[in-house]
Amino acid sequence: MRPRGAGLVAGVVLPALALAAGPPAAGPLAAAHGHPVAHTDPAATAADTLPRVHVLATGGTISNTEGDRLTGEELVQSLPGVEEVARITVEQFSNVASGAITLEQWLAMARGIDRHFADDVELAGVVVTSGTDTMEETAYFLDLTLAHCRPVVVTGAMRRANMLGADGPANLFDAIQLAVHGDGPRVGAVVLMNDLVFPAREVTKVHTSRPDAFAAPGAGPVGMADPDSIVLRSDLPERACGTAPFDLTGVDELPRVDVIHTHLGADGALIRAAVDAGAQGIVMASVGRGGSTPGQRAALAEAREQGVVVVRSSRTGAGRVPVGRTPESGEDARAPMLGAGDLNPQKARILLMLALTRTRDGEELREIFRRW
Ligand code: DAS
Repeated sequence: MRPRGAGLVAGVVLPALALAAGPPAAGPLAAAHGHPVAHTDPAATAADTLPRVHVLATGGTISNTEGDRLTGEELVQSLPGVEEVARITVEQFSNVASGAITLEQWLAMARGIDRHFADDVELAGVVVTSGTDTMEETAYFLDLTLAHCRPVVVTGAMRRANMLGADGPANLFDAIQLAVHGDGPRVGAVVLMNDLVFPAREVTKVHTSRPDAFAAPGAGPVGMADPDSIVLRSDLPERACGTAPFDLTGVDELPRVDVIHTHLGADGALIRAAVDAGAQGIVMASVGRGGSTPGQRAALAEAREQGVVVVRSSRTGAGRVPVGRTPESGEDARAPMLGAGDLNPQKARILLMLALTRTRDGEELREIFRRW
């Protein structure tokens, strides 16, 4: 149960809190083995038998106060009662706004989390604290790249830690509760914000400032933080365990994929610039069900002749751009063009980056976009 008055009191160490900080942040991989190993101890107290949760702190508004950033350890220490929920280790992965997270850090984060799960079979789950601006992207990337199926809960805050009504402490407390929620369906990576649990694939930020800034258009939440428990829908498809949808073995860098907006009067200049910059894929934030301007269509045809894969998603915010069939008109071009289904442009970019590590074949890409 979430305690009343869980608020942020930075620096207060709760006496019973079984908190073990990871090593100092010397880089994304540095703390990958920083959590303690469980021991069977005849003198073990009840606290010693609590499930273990690893909190990976990356920064964002949940950490922000006026002119300062709290550490992950300070965030966890500010949660009264959490010592009755889990034994927590903390890793300060970064402490930046979420827009500053790099693709290299994503790779390191996914590998580090999978290593934690592999090293510690009793680790119940991982909580990632993140800025909210790109939280949906981090959650989807992790969902597509983690081999383990234990919960990975991404959370943050819309209000800074020292603001009236700060939402970070409750979100973090609920995320830890969800991470130890052992009897629900295996949902993979999820976002927990404002009492609601959203699937990584569908969740998106829909407001710039309000605490209810997240939604999953067309899907809805998969669970909620009730005052006394976490409740997950029981009819969810279970995520497979053991293999990642996209195995990162041997992937040192992700291919460049750019997102380009369609709007009235848009010409092909930005598409040509993306190709010149080395894009291997372009995701169009198209109008409606995948439309773009005549100037953009001409530039996209040129891009495909140069081997650049094109995915059409929609700037609309909900609904589908059909993935399409093979052969589609223009399939004789050097690179395929397909629709993103119901993925929004930023999610379609992530899927295309990962898909391009595996294939450039039109039908295989369509199969990937139908499935993931
Ligand atoms: N500071 C922004 C970010 O890091 C906003 C936030 O955290 O909510 O994404």
